[in-house]
Amino acid sequence: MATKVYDQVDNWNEVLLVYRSALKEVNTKLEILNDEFQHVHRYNPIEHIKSRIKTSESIVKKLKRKGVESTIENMIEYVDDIAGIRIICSFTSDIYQIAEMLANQSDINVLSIKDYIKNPKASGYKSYHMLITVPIFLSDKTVETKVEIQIRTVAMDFWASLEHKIHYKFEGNAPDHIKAELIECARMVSDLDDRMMAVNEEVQALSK
Ligand code: 0O2
Repeated sequence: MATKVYDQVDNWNEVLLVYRSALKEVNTKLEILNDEFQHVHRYNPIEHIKSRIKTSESIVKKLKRKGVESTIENMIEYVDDIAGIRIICSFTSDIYQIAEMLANQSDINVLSIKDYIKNPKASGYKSYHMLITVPIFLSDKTVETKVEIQIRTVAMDFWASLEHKIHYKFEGNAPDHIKAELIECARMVSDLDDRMMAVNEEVQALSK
């Protein structure tokens, strides 16, 4: 029994090593793209990047929600965001450029895209989600590893952080007036993003 538990822990540590490596790979790709963009256009599309490995508690919670047993195989198959990267940009146009630059890389395989910018959630949530795989080359095998990438503007991120805190505080049942206020704030965030992008485009055109 003790050996079995040890094996499970050992296997899980190897799985985590692969996911951590995937985060490193994608982070390096993003840094290179940002540096090249700065070199060519004298401009950084990426404000900052956050990456994380999902905690085992959250992974188990997600599997329970999906009605699936908590095994390592199920974690890999059913939890798409064990490795997650959030890219924060200044402008909405940057989001689509970064997504396209990543998707065009030959070793990246795009599994799915959820465009919550063009189709915001009922909560008001806006963000661009890409589920990709990236190859991780180990000593004896190559593992195509899933990474969930969320790309959003600074303003969308500000909104999502507060909404996330409120969602957890009220366990998903926030009072109606707070939900309504968040939807109104999301509308203001969209308006702000559109206006900031328009100002930036005008300034860019002038400096040409
Ligand atoms: P956490 O704590 O951020 O990790 P999935 O559950 O991933 O199998 P789903 O729910 O269709 O399938 O995925 P989706 O819609 O792409 O959402 C995944 C992640 O997007 C969430 O992860 C959140 O990080 C974020 N997200 C989605 N909807 C909202 C929202 O209404 N508000 C905020 N603030 N964030 C949102 P987790 O695992 O749910 O949570």
